[in-house]
Amino acid sequence: MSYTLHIADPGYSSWSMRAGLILSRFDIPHNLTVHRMYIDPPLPAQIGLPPARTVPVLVTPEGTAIRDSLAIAEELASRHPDLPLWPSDPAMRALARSIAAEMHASFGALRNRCPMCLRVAYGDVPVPDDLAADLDRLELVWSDALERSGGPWLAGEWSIADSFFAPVAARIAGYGLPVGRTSAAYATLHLQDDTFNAWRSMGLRKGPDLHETVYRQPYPRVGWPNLCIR
Ligand SMILES: N[C@@H](CCC(=O)N[C@@H](CS)C(=O)NCC(=O)O)C(=O)O
Repeated sequence: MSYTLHIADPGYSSWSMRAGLILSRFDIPHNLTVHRMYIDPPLPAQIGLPPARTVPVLVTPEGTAIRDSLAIAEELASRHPDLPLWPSDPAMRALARSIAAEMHASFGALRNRCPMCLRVAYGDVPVPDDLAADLDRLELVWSDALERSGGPWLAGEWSIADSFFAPVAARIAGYGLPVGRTSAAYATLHLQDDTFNAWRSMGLRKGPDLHETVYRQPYPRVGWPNLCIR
């Protein structure tokens, strides 16, 4: 018996990516059910697990459906105490939880202005004040975490916290966002990571080119990744 993770369009669904990376990274047996956004029947009907209406949804081996990426991460951590989904060190665990929660609840400008797209990269992307503020905040939060943990990942070894920031690394690389040296180095770690790249490969293959339709951007396309150190 294994888990089933419901996701959508892996090249674009950043919340799906978080849960998918956690399961893959820790070799937790699971099947993926891939849905599509922006078609009929709508996502909730495709998922078929009311009242779930967004992805990811994780169905446990006993049949419980867990909604929301943070709830999925926490439940997996509780169910697999033998695996370091959160760091075992209490200080590092508290740090990892803090930054994952901040990512879950904040960075609205980055999310809204730069929807994740693993298929193409853009150049000459404008950086209005709200987006610049999010990038500054990332530099601060990542620098602080890496200084406390000693790296290479935010809380030492790769943890749930890094799964939450993997889509951010993809946004930085996909939109050529001007970031500080620490952010660029941390984003590069994701871009060179096998689990990240396995997910990106799936994202390149599965589903339609949403960047030609709903996620179309008015910026020139450039080679992936477009990392830009300010
Ligand atoms: N807080 C939720 C957000 C999930 C979410 O918004 N997922 C998007 C896909 S990336 C979705 O299902 N969008 C479809 C919709 O909102 O109808 C989580 O962490 O899982």
